[in-house]
Amino acid sequence: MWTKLKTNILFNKFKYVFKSVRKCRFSTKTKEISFLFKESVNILDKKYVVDEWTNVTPKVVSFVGRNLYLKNGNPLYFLSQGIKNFFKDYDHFVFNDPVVDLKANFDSLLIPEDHVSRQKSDTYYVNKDYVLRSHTSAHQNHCLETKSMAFICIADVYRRDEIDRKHHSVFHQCEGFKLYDNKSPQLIQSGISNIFDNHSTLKTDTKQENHSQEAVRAIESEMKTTIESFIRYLMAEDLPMRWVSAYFPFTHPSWELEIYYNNEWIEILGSGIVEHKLLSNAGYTDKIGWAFGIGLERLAMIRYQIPDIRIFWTNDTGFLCQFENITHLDKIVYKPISSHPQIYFDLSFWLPQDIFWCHNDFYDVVRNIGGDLVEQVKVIDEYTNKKGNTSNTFRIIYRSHERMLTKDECNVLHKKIEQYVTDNWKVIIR
Ligand code: FA5
Ligand code: MG
Repeated sequence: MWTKLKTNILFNKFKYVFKSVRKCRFSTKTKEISFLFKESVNILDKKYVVDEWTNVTPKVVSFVGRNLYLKNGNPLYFLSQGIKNFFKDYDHFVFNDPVVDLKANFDSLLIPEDHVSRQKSDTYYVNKDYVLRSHTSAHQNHCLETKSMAFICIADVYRRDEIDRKHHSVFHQCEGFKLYDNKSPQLIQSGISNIFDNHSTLKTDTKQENHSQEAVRAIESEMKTTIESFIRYLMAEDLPMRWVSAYFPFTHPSWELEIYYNNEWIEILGSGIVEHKLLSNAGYTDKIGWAFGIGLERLAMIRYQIPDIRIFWTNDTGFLCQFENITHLDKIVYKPISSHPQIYFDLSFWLPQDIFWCHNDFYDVVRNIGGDLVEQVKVIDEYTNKKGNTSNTFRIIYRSHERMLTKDECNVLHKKIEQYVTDNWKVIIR
């Protein structure tokens, strides 16, 4: 059991790291999860015909357009102001509509056809042609089309993900991107005359084919120095940070940055040297560059000591008034608005065998029925019998930040979840 749980955690942490397809429960039949829209779904006043790929839920669509990072009073707003100030010399792009095509979210970023992030289990599909962007990298190409040499772009992004304090199905990212060529002062000052080395045609762990090792080293150092001072500026303090090697299809080499906070290392961003093919596809053949994508909620949680990612979505004035009329430079410490107890129920069932099914399907059902009253869902036990059937026990933890929940009202939600899984997946509750 431990290995399986550990594997799940690793998969979620390194989504873009794994090149191969995650083992889901496949069959030739694809099962639509319920609460789907009948014929079409409206997102920001545009109508999309639904099909067998559609897996957005009314709950997740209800987040579209809330634009927390533009609402004065929300901590994400102050963080965004700080980001815009720090990168004032960069172009700033805004893309309000989170619906993007597969080309933007995957193809233009060289994400392979069989990559786990393309699966229905991980991404919210509006239909077979459109998704809710799963990262701000989906706009890299839109920004490059303007011939920008350095830009940032802040937006809401959507993912089918685990449920816990640090993960939400909707969160915010900022993409940062900078390009250099042989005339860039940063390279000239480092004594680098050519970013390409035509004798060095091999891709290695430390560089792409045809890049000169010295140029990559200089760009890597530029990127890391820029990001480290950006984080220090935003956090207004010197928190321990560490760079960890990573994999993204659109950068090489790649790194994640982690911050040590409350006795744990928290991953806050992914980054790397942009794949040359991505740049040449966008018409830049003589340039080299770096890119990063940072999670705003994770930063705000550290900056303001906010313990739970759901709080950003509350309209509770007890929360919002704490961030009224501040600037991103004010060091505010969040004062908890909820001391209400947790209520939990366990649910065990034999996992469906003959339909497409994965854990994120269950998490979406719970989120859709329980909304933000669900604080966390954990797999606390797994058992496989002699016939090879596997059962999981899920612990669903309910807690409101706004009021005290009663056991009875959680029980009603819990029964609805039970009802849903038995009716739709024909599973046997244990
Ligand atoms: C990406 O999204 C890449 N597009 C980042 C990137 C951009 C790499 C440019 C290279 C070049 P990743 O999946 O690791 O990478 O997410 C980046 C950050 O978003 C994470 O470090 C974390 O801070 C935040 N994040 C990811 N998933 C969630 C989630 N479910 N809830 C809240 N924050 C999340
Ligand atoms: Mg990551």
